[in-house]
Amino acid sequence: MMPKPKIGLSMLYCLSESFSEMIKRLAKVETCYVEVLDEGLHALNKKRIVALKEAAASHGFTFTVHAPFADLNIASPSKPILAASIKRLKESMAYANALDAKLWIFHPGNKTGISSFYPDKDWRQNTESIVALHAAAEEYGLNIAMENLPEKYGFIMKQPEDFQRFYRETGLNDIGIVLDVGHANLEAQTEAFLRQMPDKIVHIHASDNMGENDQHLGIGHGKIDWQHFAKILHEIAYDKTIVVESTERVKESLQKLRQLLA
Ligand SMILES: [Mn+2]
Repeated sequence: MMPKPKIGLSMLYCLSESFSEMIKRLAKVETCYVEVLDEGLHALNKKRIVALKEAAASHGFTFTVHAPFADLNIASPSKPILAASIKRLKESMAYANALDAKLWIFHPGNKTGISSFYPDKDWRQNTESIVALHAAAEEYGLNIAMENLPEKYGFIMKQPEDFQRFYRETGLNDIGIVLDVGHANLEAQTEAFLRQMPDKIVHIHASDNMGENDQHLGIGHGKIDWQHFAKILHEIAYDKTIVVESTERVKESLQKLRQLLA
């Protein structure tokens, strides 16, 4: 039998609600693969880890943790900003470890207003930071993965070539890739990622958009060709997780993915 992807849900859609509201929603989600965000109103702490572990025990959840990303930049040329970013990310890794998370997902760095004066400096800083995060993750025995982000928002790891360069330069082959289909769509890179790096992709974020902005629409409500996406997943025998990261029509999106990938 053909291996099938496991379909899960990111709690991003209720990030504007309190942590306790999110916990209430967990009791009703229609999947056991849940991604929580260590961000905004859902930022993790020891007490919240206990609440999440209780939910996992009663509902059989497997958690993935999305690292914080607001105002963080692991490619920052500013030493204090860089140090604060790394500190916050290491704290998040400790929470993910305490939660027995299957995977901790982080955003690579972005360019700044002075990037053009120092060509390649942000790339090098980004790599150095990921090497440091990897070392911290190894101490925990935590699996970590980096997400593709659109160049139009200043991010520096947006296409397969960037990830190939990263692996070539560091040899850190145990850091996986989280393919964000919405982000990849803005760069027309979805098929390239799936065809060129099938063994590196350990997790997928699914949401739709019209090709201009990262809208996090429901699956089938933007311009992404999901039939084609499902066909490629089948061809590469993708059997890892794919989580809905839409912020609307969440239930419908889960159903659509299930139908597409059945
Ligand atoms: Mn994402």
